[in-house]
Amino acid sequence: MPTFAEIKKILSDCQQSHLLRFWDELNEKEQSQFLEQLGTINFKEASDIFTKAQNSLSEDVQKLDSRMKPIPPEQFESEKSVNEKILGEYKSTGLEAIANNEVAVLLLAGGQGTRLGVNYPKGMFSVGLPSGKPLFQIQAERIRRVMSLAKQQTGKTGKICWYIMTSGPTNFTTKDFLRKNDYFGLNKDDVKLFQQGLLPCYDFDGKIFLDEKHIVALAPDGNGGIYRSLHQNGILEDMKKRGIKYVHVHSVDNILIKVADPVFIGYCVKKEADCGAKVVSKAEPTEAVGVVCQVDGKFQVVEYSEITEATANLRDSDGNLLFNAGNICNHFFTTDFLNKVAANFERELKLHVAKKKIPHVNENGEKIKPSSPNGIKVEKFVFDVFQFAKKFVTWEVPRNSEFSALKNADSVGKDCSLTSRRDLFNLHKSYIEKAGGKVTCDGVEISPLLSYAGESLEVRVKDKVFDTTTVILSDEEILKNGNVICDGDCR
Ligand code: UD2
Repeated sequence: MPTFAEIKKILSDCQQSHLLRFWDELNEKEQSQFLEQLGTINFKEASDIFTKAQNSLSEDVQKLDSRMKPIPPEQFESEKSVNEKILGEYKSTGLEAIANNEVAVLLLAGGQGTRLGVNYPKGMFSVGLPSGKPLFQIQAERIRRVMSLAKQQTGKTGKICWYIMTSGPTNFTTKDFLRKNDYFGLNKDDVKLFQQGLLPCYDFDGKIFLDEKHIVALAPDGNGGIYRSLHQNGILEDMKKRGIKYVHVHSVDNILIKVADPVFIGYCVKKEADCGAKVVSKAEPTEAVGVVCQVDGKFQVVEYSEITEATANLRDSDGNLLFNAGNICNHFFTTDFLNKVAANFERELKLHVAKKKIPHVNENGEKIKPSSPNGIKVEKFVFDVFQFAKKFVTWEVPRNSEFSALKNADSVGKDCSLTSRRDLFNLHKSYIEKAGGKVTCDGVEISPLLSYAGESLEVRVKDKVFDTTTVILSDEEILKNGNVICDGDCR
């Protein structure tokens, strides 16, 4: 821990001496806690970050239209236009990699779910499925299922390590929740939590806020914080020890997420890509999602606000939108690439700056909750590394089978629990009907432990009619709990 004199000097050099304004009022414990926190902050870097952030705030939002190009055809493939044989090869390659212990999942779970309006990590949220399973459980069970598919194909028992990036606000609760639920059947040693970094919150002049008289106001550094934290927490080292070559990175809030998707992984591996993005085609030209494309020859995600409506509406000769590859926070990286980014490019990542209402202690020692933006928070984004890839590829998937995000409370009516449930029920209905069953009600759920993507269902559903809310359970679940959630009124 640094001494008071050392910290005082650093703060003075960086024009942040006001942080020690209340030092003499603090008790011994608070002083020691404060010194410890101050010692973890790189104030020189914090000054540089503010300067960079200020520059980006003062730039007008530039329209990028004239500099944009769509993804070249050789770096793009769509599931719907690939034949069954090739699709099978991708899947088989992905399952082989899983069986060889070469695949890890990295879940981005550091967000605070502000829009959803819950005061606990989003992964603990249950959208109200008949099983009541929260997002973490659904994802853990999909990992278990895909491991067993890999075993069925290869005869080898491969492991997928589940890395979960949390943040200061979500770490303890997530850890506790997973432990209490016995890691939802995954091996404890293969579930590894690590925390992303924090960045100071600044006022508009670059002065860092105090959250309390002895606590600096810090906020998570965005989902692009993974690159630094993977290195700082020894996760890259852990991946190396385990022989992991490929990492599937995704957000916590997509109920349809195909965790460790063997098809996506197999596609990227076959194409010898070091970085890949799964995308969905935009629902409409003006949909407010970022699109994956090239700007000045470099791959990046361009926000809707960065292009004109005319460009958003451009179409190719087949009538498809020219900029159609909607980003869904679903990425593939080789571990070599992650190491390269952590070592060489992390500091070059673009900073995304947002004006925010930041609660703080003012110069009179009063706690203020502002009603209008009073400062800035700075974040890095996970997708800002595409430009550093040697080979970047994109894999387009149907939205109805792979993407339904949970962002909002039900009152918003969009990207909420209601739509998450609806989209999962629709997908599962289509799986059941493909396997020869019939669904005549809303609310039939298939356990991820039984089926990952519609496989192995015939024996359970063929010639049956599902007409009440129900969960179709795996053998393991039935053995453990009995058929508690019954198989509905099957006729
Ligand atoms: C994300 C994507 C956006 C689009 C959309 C689809 C980014 C930067 N943006 O936007 O392009 O694909 O998802 O749903 O990826 N998170 C952290 N630490 C943080 C902040 C967020 O781990 O400091 C996690 C968060 O828990 C979630 C994921 O990152 O799992 C996406 O975060 P978000 O929901 O805030 O991102 P959103 O919806 O603005």
